[in-house]
Amino acid sequence: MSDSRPVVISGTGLYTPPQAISNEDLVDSFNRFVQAHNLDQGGGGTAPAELLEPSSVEFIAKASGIRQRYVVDREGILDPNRLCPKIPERPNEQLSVQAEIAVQAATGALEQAGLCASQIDAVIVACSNLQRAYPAVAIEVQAALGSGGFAYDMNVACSSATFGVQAARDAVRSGTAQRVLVISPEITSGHLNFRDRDSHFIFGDAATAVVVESAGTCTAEAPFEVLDGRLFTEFSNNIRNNFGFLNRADESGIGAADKLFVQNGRKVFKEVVPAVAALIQAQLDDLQVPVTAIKRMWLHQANLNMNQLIARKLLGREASAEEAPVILDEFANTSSAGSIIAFHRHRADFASGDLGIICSFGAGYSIGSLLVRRQ
Ligand code: CO8
Repeated sequence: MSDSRPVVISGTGLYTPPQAISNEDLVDSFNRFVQAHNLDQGGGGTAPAELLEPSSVEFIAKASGIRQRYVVDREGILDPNRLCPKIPERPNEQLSVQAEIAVQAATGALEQAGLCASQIDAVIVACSNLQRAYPAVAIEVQAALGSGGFAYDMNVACSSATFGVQAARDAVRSGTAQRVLVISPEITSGHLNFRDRDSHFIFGDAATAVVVESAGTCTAEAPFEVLDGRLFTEFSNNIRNNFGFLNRADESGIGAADKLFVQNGRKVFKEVVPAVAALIQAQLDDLQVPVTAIKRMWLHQANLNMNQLIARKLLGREASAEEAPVILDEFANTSSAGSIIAFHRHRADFASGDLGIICSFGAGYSIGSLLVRRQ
């Protein structure tokens, strides 16, 4: 696995919104909304009543492992008459909210890498949803940081960060860029339907950043070489969001539930778990790395049961918390940021030569798996 142009992750950063919502708070406001809706349905109209079921704290913890989530705006989400974050629009002259949290995460990553922003010559903003069509949020971040080179946005849903790191690695190897920032500012609360009992608890907000550069230029204390990257996609409608600029061309669909996150969670679980385990296994087989040589798997943080099953399929036994660390209990699913938060938080104990896998998966379907080695 020796590489003539080795590329490393030299730093990571994390922005955590200051406000959190517990399962108890979320369920309480959802159930107030349900109560009001159901009372309204009994109002004596001629249409048949469409009664809603309440949510449950116990169900959420058991089905997902999530206990709380951080959000950009707690008040709007918890208002039972609104159930949506309230994030005032900003004038064009002001840094947009998504660029702002991206810059915060990037600042931490640069510090860890021992770099200043002017040494970065490519910025990739890789996440599930951009707050506008253009100009690219990445170019706004590039300007705010004072970085050079070029910048672009990309979206592979929950796999955006691993796909972004692989794109950055390719850019460094080919000489298109020297040092790349891959940033995942995920404001998932903006596209989550807090009126949907099946999914209102799933997501949280956060931003992560990763510095990718040549091993030759890296001066960071504890870089991780990216030894291999595997990317996989297969079309599926089981996780979908139909929001887009053509919505206004058909007024009948405006405001419909499919313009926010919609999923068939059971199918996603059943189809994605074996695909992820098979992709990682094939990657390790190709590289002739036994799974026993992998010290840690920083998996996408969507669902605790899902991660335990993936790890069990690979290891042939239960994984320990050290082998497959969990952050979704605290953050919920932060889409593409999840596996990077796990990597950011849980790698300080790695010694030189230790191997790990960063793997994300989600809508598309998409799976991205990076084999990394502490230098
Ligand atoms: N409270 C109480 N009961 C509930 C609730 C609730 N909130 N929700 C559902 N139930 C009930 C159901 O009605 C059902 O009842 P019954 O058995 O009587 O029919 C029962 O609980 C079981 O329901 P499910 O079968 O749906 O429950 P599961 O055990 O499958 O758990 C999960 C649901 C947690 C959603 C699970 O299926 C899961 O996590 N699946 C995988 C999800 C996943 O990984 N998705 C990937 C999404 S990531 C991505 O790529 C998104 C990118 C875009 C980000 C967008 C951000 C907004």
